[in-house]
Amino acid sequence: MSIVTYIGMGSNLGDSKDILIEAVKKLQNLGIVRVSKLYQSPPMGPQDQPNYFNAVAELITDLEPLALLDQLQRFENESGRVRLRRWGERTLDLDLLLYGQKKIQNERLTVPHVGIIERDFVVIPLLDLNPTIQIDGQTLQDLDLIQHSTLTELADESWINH
Ligand code: PH2
Ligand code: MG
Ligand code: MG
Repeated sequence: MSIVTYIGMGSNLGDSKDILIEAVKKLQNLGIVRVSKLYQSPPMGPQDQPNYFNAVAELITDLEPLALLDQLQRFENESGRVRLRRWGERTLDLDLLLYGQKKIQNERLTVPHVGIIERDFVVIPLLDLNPTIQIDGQTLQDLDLIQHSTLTELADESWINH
């Protein structure tokens, strides 16, 4: 059965835009994909690291959650994933944010993703894809952090075609 999932994408090492475009092409092998606008975002966590490129992909897929997670981790590794420290710089980060309405808690996976509604670099691209989206009954449109966003819009939804 097809499930609507949302994948958070981030990169702040290497050719981040190209790395994210490659990641979207791989996601397209797993189902039907739409992407948010492309943003630049100051780092959350250690401040002595480059700004991030961030976006969110909507993926409609038949994969079960852990099978999807396996694929996301494979794509991270194939991008030559470098991850130097917690909250630190990385070539590619693919986070399973939402899997339909499902709540998942196990040693490999927490869905909805931890901190999802506190991070402007997740909330704002999610709203690009789905303006009426709710998480745990909370309408994202109403969140304060949208008014105080630190994101810079780099490109509209056609960024994957360049
Ligand atoms: N990801 C992190 C740590 N800090 N900061 C921004 N702006 N964007 C990210 O995607 C991000 C981060 C670890 O996954
Ligand atoms: Mg992350
Ligand atoms: Mg991650």
